[in-house]
Amino acid sequence: MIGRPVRRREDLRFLTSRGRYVADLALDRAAHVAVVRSQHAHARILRVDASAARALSGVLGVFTLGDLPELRGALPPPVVPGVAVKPYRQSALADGAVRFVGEAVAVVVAADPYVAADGAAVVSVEYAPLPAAVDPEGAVEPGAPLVHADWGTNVAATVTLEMGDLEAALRQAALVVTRRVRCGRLTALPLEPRAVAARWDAPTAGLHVWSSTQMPYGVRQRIAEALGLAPDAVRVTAPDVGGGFGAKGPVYPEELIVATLARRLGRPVCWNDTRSGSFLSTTHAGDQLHTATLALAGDGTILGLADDFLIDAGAYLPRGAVVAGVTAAHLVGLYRVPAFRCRGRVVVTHKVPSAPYRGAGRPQATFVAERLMDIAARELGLDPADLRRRNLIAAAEIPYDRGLLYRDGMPMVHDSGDYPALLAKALEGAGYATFRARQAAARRQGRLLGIGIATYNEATGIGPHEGACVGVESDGRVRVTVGAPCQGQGHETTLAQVCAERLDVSLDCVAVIGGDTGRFPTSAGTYASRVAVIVGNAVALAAEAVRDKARSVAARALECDPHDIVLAEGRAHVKGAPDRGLGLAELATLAQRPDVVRALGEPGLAATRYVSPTSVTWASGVHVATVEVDGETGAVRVLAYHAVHDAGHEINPLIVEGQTQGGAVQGIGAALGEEIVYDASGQVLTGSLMDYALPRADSVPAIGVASSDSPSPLNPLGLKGTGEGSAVPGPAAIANAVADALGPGGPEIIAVPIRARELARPS
Ligand code: MCN
Repeated sequence: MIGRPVRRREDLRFLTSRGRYVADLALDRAAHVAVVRSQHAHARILRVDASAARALSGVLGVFTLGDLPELRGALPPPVVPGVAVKPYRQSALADGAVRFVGEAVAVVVAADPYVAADGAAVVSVEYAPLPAAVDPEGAVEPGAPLVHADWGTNVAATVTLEMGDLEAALRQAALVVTRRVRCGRLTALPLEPRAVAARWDAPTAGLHVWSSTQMPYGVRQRIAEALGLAPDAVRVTAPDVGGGFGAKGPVYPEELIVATLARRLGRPVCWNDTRSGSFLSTTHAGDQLHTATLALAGDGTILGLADDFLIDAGAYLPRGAVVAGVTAAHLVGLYRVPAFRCRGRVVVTHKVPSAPYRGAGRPQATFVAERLMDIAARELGLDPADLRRRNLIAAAEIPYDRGLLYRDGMPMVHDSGDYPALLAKALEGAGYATFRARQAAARRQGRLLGIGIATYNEATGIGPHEGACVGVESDGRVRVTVGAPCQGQGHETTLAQVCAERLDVSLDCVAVIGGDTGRFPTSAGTYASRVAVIVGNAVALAAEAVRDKARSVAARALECDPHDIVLAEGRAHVKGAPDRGLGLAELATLAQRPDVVRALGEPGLAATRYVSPTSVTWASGVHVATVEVDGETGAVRVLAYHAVHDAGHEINPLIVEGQTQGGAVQGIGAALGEEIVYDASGQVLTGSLMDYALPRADSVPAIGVASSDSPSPLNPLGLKGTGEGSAVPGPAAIANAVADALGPGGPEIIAVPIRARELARPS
């Protein structure tokens, strides 16, 4: 069952409108919340006049921080291992001042969502505007407006990573390439915008919260702290979640607001974001400025890499400085880099807070390193593929210790893989060998074709730990319960596959439930491509434990040694006597009998197991893009896109292929269109799908996917993660292809998204 391209079982539900999202909950007497958001990037709040809203029929109340003191300072930066950030405590509603356009200032509650929205529209807020820090480079200059005045600086955190003798590398180098490279500000746009609902149960003083979140346990913790409740008095359920891509990882003000109001009003309360609202209320990402240097010997051997980068984090750091650490660690990619020095500064500005978005700094690191590789190849007169071949870590060198520490504090050791083979496969898929002839022929017809390569890796399966409970019900059905929620990755299928294989039952009788703090004790959440590696292995261990229990129970009933019991196709029988057997339902019932319970030490056929990895496992891949640039308009069309990746053993190749295609499309979007643009005063200029240019179906070619299976030695199933990786190399591959199409005389591509107007050469 592991390794089979089973179709996603959850899709039937999703495709036939039977998905159950937060907005689908039918909560009796539910009140609806609309948020009044700041229209200024930086201002003091002088007065909030809610009289017109309160006068609207159907409005139940208007609340500011003064009315809901539980929300004061309720959102400190999370404790994320790695880099410490300067301390602050964000209030879930503005505390006398606003720090970005979109910050929640007040909320209107009404029996009807449209009345709540009407109410929010007539709340009048009087501001005293203040100078705003909008440009991250300006924000680090002395005298810049401060986002958090008590820090005395806008630098929230600094990461450094270093090994080898960089000065010597620079001295010895035949070629030193230095560029200022910029990556645009992005936002994840899951199909389902964020949504929260909460119901307070007065008799038990308990709260049930439903949130479209990647981290229900983090949401529970913050709500419990804010409301002064024990964590187990708060149940957080992530029902079906329509995409998250990292942006549903942070705990958000609205989760605390809705929970607080549900208790205050004694009735269920809901909030559903809108698409345009999400541009201002949901985290941004990716906004980085690098000054990077690559030093090479005359034959193209990399001698050293240096980088000094700024991340424009926006006003708060809901996931700490994790992206800075991830960016720094992924700059060296798949290459031998004997000397490396990196400093990354996380700068707060008066903009929407930022957090990881699929790739979490890796697309930016890869863009920087892989652009420098192509620029260097051109200067050395080498083919970009040759330059990469010369520098890729060889299969024989793995495990390869980088001499650096990853953000989990563990040495960065590439655990398995054959990177030259990945490159060869990707080039073959893309028809690299014949491309130059095609390119030359096209050029003779005045057409500008180009091909671009990007290699990448991704640290996946990061701790601290995850668990799974596998239990056989009295009817013989098997239930897998995990803490990690799913946002569309297909866990209901893949985790069931692992369980079905280890227990030798049919896939149909296994159900998977996740993302509910009321059903499983703990989980860090779904992010960083970690669920397959950690939860998948926990499911395997729990299923094996259940298998052993089933054998013991069967052996007692059938009066033989447990080693003589064969468990196959949901049935236990005596070796050599298939007729002498019992089904899982019977075994589950037997496992409740007092004598069996005494023998097993606990009732039932169930087991819970946890996995806490000692280190991440390194997935890797190579993407190759072929593009055509319209020389006159500068429009870029992606003609072909090939992805080769190594996720170790694959639980489900079909799902991995889908993950790869989805990520690749996000990479294409970041390369060619998507950008949150701010004006100098801190207003968002691209706050709708009319201006934020998501790739459309007709602008994306079929994505060819091939895999290369080098099992990780770090976990029994040999898995590496895959969910994020495919979004990593797209901007670099596309930019390299565009630069190749334009040739040596064209503009140098050192920023994404690539703008047609910057390439256009009108005749
Ligand atoms: N898988 C597999 N074999 C492997 C590795 C993974 O079959 N060797 C399967 C997994 O079982 C799972 C999927 O591939 O069904 C992704 O697994 P994994 O790499 O473990 O990633 P996570 O499940 O931890 O999901 C998180 C990851 C991240 S970090 C982002 S961002 C992202 C992504 O997944 N967001 C997504 N993919 C997404 N896909 C959808 N549809 N929606 C999102 O929000």
